[in-house]
Amino acid sequence: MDQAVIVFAAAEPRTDRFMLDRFLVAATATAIGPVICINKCDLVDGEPLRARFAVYRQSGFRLLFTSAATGEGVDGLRETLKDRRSVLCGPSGVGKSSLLNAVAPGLSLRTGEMGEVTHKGRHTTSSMSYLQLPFGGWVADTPGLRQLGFWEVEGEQVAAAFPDIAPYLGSCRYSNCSHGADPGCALKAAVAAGEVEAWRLKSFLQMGGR
Ligand SMILES: Nc1nc2c(ncn2[C@@H]2O[C@H](COP(=O)(O)OP(=O)(O)OP(=O)(O)O)[C@@H](O)[C@H]2O)c(=O)[nH]1
Ligand SMILES: [Mg+2]
Ligand SMILES: [Zn+2]
Repeated sequence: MDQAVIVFAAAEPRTDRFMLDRFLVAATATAIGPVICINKCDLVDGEPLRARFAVYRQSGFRLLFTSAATGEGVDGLRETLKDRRSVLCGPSGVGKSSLLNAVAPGLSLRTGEMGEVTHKGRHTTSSMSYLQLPFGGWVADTPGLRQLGFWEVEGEQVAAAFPDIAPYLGSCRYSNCSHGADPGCALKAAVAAGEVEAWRLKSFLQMGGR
């Protein structure tokens, strides 16, 4: 696999950014280049949506905004997939199969019925399938994952998915700083100074980042 296109939705279901961060750690830990794709952009206002995800672009990740419903961003996704071997992953019901149908209508993948999606999703795609793209390349459509567990990731590997936090590591007063209540914590100082978003630090620590 050359790249993992991590698909989440702007709404229905709204993106849990902590879960998105877990996918990013999984992708960077396995050395598969991640591309973040936020689908269902037709359901929300564009500006607050882009602000909510700005940290990812600022951190250097590739970030696409798409709508399989209106076709917004679909050309960009097609370019991203062209001549590569990609895996589309993400929660159920975010529109992974719908996006592949939009980039290559001949695929005719089964998608969830409109209006039937719940916050839990319904797992319309039930097994992984490799598909050849008519414009070049291969893509794996996968069933949505409800959660992502991985426990073999080292603190340093977590840091690789947090380029916004990584520059501050090693600058705390104590080398064994918990980045919690210890005095002189460089990460907490960066949050206080508005240089790092508080939820990103929380996400980093939740996954065992050090
Ligand atoms: N409004 C809107 N609805 C969309 C969009 N993309 C997909 N949907 C709808 O979302 C539902 C789920 O789409 P799927 O493509 O089946 O989602 P999936 O990610 O493949 O789901 P699983 O196969 O269960 O993992 C369907 O009802 C789609 O019609 C979009 O861009 N906008
Ligand atoms: Mg599907
Ligand atoms: Zn610290």
